[in-house]
Amino acid sequence: MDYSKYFLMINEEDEEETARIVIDYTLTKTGEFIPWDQATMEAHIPSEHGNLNHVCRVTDQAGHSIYIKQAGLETRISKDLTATVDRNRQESEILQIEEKLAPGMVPHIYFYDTTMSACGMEDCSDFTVMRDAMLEHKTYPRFADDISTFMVNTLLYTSDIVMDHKEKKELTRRFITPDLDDITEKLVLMEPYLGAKRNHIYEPNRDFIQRELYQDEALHLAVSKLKFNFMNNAQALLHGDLHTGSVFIKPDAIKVFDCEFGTFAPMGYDIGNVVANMIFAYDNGLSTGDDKFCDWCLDTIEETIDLFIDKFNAAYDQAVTEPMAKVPGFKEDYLASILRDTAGYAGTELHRRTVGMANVLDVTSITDPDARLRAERLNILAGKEFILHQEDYQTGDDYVKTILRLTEEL
Ligand code: SR1
Ligand code: MG
Repeated sequence: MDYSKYFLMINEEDEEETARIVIDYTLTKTGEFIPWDQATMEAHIPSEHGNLNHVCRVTDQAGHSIYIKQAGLETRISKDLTATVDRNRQESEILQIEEKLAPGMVPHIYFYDTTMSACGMEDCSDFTVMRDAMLEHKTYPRFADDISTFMVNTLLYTSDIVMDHKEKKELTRRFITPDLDDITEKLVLMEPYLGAKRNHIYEPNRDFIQRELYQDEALHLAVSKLKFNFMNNAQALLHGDLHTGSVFIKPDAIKVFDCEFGTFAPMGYDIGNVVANMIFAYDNGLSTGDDKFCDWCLDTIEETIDLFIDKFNAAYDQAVTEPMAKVPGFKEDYLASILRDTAGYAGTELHRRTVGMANVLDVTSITDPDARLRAERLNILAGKEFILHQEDYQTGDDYVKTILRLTEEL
């Protein structure tokens, strides 16, 4: 087959033809360094996908396996939403950078191909996608420790605190992706507040959303500042979409993937995403009265923030290279601004996954109407507290207190 011109290899409507092409493609790209047993090779399209790309898992009976991931010209979530197919290069290169900074915490990239906009990624099928595990109310005592390490290593070490400024500017140039940033700027940082036809509104909450999100001018002002901060503060190389659907997990490890929204932006965007997505998991636990799971979700939020702070402080002192960042008081000021951003972007993630076009199963799968209503209201009100009072969220416990108070009140 000819792979010198782009075409979509993975067609979910025709798994047989997809398998034929993807096996041939895998052999072409990896045959030199993976000793495939060609006679037993198989390729299957997994039942779960993200919102944007196409994936296919290739295996043989000798124990080799790989994920082939390809960017389509259209996004899977909507034919109207396009995003450059260069996102595959972007994701591959970011994963390679993150593998150096957080070894073992991202899938290995075997190759990437800018013609076919495809890459060969480590098969992580011995892990579970964390959102699926959350839907089953599984708990992972190591998660807070692992994700806080991942965030400190990938964020602090790609900031001007540590990275050579010229190198960072080169990377900033490499990871400017206007249309992916545009999705975040509109879907996350505008449409939940100004309204959009494509918003997904749960009807029983329509009036509540009108009042609390669409008509609150103080909230709009605070979010406008978060939006401009996201667009103009190239603080560190983010994952850019750090939700539980972007994490493979098992009891003793995580692998973070799907970083095509990676860009240089405020660190708090990634940290806030983790907090918000643990609240979605909590919502689901609450809907079935699973106290043990809910407690674990709250402990995880608390520990993630507190461990991030501890590890950030230790790594900063040890790795800081910028002389002006060693001036007494600067570190404290810098960390305080990261923590304010964390609260703000936890709020915007809570809102956009509740009313925006890309919802989360943790909430939408709640079948009891009252529990769904309550979960959404908790997300909306907690998000507003975080956004409007960012300076009050300096420790993990500050988040937990707000969540518990709202749980009582609703
Ligand atoms: C068009 S993509 C919609 C959302 O899905 C991804 O996971 C990102 O979060 C994006 O905002
Ligand atoms: Mg994704």
